[in-house]
Amino acid sequence: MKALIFDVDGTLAETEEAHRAAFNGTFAAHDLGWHWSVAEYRELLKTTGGKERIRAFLGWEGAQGTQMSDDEIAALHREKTERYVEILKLGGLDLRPGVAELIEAARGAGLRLAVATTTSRPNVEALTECCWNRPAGEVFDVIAAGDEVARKKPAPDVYRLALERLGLAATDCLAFEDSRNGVQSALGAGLAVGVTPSVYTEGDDFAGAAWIVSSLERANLDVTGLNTLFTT
Ligand code: XBP
Ligand code: MG
Repeated sequence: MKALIFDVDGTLAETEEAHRAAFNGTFAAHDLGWHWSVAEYRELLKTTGGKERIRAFLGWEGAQGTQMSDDEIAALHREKTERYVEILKLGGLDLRPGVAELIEAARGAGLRLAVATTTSRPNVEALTECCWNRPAGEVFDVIAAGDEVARKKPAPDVYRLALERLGLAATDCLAFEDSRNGVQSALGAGLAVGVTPSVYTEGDDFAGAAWIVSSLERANLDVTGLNTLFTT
């Protein structure tokens, strides 16, 4: 194994409540009369990507027949991203248990580290600043983001882009995911994928995953083979 490739939302940290707050704050600022509840957001998360999620919601009753052009959706989503970054700057969002330790151990073992995410680069930066106090480029060697590829997860594009930037074959890497869409994306790129279900994805069907553990804490890593990365 030469590299680990991580999904961001739900895998590195439980970020979706911050995303939901950013969406709802943006909708309120525009007097849209929309508010996504936890239950609605669980359903909406089946559509990956914020812009795509807003587009999907326009077909719902709660959107009250609102019509929007792609440009209007993109402008609304830009504002949502700004709000998300501001929320993360407030601090208080932690990495999921075991993530920091595994990443440090992988570094120590000489593995390369990458991100393959549906979200956009500014949100990855905000997360690494919030959780590592470092820019994303200092934590990860490669970052492949949703706004850089034609098709978002479950399409394999973003994992293929990460592999291309790593200059490695899929068989040399392991992907980490929390959702069915993410697992499908990684499998489509030929990767083995391990899963840590998150609060919004625990009921997903993870067919095809190499293993499923509740978190990346050391005590759970025996079945994953990742324990060999730790020297102490
Ligand atoms: C996460 C997503 C993202 C975030 C919001 O999927 O679907 O859309 O919810 O991000 P994954 P943006 O963890 O599988 O990558 O609003 O920036 O698109
Ligand atoms: Mg995810």
